Amino acid sequence: MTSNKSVNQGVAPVTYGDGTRPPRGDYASARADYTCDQHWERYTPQEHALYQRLYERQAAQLPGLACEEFIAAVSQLGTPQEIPRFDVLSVRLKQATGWEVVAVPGLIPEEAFFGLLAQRRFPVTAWIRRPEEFDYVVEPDVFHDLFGHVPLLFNPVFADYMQAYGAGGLKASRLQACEHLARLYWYTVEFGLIATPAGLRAYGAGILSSTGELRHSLQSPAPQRLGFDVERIMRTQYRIDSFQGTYFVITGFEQLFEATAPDFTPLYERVAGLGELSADARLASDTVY
Ligand code: HBI
Ligand code: FE
Repeated sequence: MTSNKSVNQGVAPVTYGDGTRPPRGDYASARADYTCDQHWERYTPQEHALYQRLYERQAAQLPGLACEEFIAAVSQLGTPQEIPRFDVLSVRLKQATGWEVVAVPGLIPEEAFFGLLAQRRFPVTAWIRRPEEFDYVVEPDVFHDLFGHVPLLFNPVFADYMQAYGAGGLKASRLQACEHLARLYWYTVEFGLIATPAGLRAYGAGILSSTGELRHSLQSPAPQRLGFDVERIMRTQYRIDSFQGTYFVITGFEQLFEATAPDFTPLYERVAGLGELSADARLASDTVY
């Protein structure tokens, strides 16, 4: 019986952006679709305790800053005292919106990422940050993916948007429009704000899982907050290792789903013809919040 180690050569590691940062995670044991086993039994008591501290600090900040849909769903993650077992969490999630959580070794190529989203399988990084990265880690770790992304996958409209985004992404990869689509993901799923009768609230996972950016995105005078506009977003660069210069505001999750309904091909062609915009650019046509 050959061990899967010898048969499975693993997959190529993936890093962010310019690739100057070393890859993080065990890509050698990942399958061809980049999924791997969570190995829940390998987490140490210190790692469970780190997860609990991250969870409790963020959960305390949510009222008045996170959107109600997120606050209502975050308890679906289960007890904060230990890193959730993905298979147990997936049973609950599948019942709610047909999604499941699958383990990945870290960042995965966009094609693989879109493919998993299109199948309603959300990739969650299996490793957790080091204690010295408590306040900030550049790459998504298990806390960012679980606490930031999974609660809204319990929301039917948002869950449908995420699947539509994945399906759109598969088409985009054939059109080499991944960068434009990555910007749409970045300015909605990762760093999106939503307008509510009580004021602006955060729904983006990158904001909700970050101790500093949750307040910054909603209360700091430094960034600008502009009305959601797919074409404007696809032209706008973003920053992977600092707070955003611009946040885009939706009026409801239906707006996201409707935005991904049409075929993006003509949109990509229009955007390709227009100039790129810096992360803090301002246009006269912008709706400013
Ligand atoms: N891989 N594991 C993981 N998690 C992500 O959020 C992720 C990724 N690869 C690519 C990516 N996000 C973004 O470029 C998306 O916009 C495609
Ligand atoms: Fe993320």
